[in-house]
Amino acid sequence: MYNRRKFIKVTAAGASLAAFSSSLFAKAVQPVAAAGFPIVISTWDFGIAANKEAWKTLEKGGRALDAVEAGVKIPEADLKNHSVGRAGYPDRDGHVTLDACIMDEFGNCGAVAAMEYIAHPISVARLVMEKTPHVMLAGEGATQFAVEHGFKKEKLLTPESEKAWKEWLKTAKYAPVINFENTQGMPGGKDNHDTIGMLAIDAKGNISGACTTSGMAWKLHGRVGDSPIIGAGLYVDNEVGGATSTGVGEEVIRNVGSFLVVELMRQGYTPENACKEAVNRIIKKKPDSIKDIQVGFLAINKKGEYGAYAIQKGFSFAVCNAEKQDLLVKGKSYNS
Ligand code: SD4
Repeated sequence: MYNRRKFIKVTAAGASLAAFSSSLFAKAVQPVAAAGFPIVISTWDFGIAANKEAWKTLEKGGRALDAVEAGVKIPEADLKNHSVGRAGYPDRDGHVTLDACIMDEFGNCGAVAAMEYIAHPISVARLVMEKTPHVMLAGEGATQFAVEHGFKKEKLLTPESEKAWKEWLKTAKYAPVINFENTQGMPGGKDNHDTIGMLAIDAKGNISGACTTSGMAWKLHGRVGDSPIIGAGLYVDNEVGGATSTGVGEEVIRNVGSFLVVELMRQGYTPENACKEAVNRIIKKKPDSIKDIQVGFLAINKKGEYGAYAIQKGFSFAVCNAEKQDLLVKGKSYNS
């Protein structure tokens, strides 16, 4: 197990061996200790459980790509989570349609959009990346592809989600509302979040990311948010870092948010300042967004430094590395 004690032992071993000028071994162990990885971070409080799962791969020296896929499958399977995966709230016609994407250290990426009947969209996104010449499959084609690759086709609408949707229909006049998820419960509370975006750096220093959601509750049938769009909901550049987003996807798409965050880090911004600048762009173009639209960015750089920034308060993110296993950080925000 790559626990704290072992981490310190490894670092100490590296230091003493270096003192005896056995430089080869010291070089092999020290970059890991000094650089702040392996590490995994993800959006919201449900990221704690997801990170724990991802950590099982990272602590064994596994690949960041495998870690992020395994990690986000936890909220995808959680029947209490109504904004990601199988128990996600449906669109206004009662269809649960899921969006997800994944990106690895080589710049390979895969995505599914508006996919129905398959509980783990992140794994289908990975298969699109690995088994096809394409980047994204949408709708029925995505479901068909998943079934052809052995995924179970099943009804995803849970009785609880169906009940909530029918309640909504009574008063909603069939009109989609943005940001419904972020109006539920306390800001930052268990009902007040939407997407899981996860970024990991493995022991070799390679970065991967994953992003998955059921999207905006009661959306128009066929609506696709930022989460499956490379550059919007997720972007990874193994030379620089990675970024992911949560909140009202339309605003993130308009500003190609996650790509922007990574490019700002390339220019020398810290992860937090890069996220802040991306949030400021959204606000500058649409000053009204500060009233009630929530958008949050989360980023990590090549050194394993991380940061986040959101429009509204209540945004949180989870961090897991050798020292901290279930840290929840309150993200800074424009409306603090
Ligand atoms: C999306 N970012 O689809 C996701 C999550 C969400 O309200 O539902 N936002 O836009």
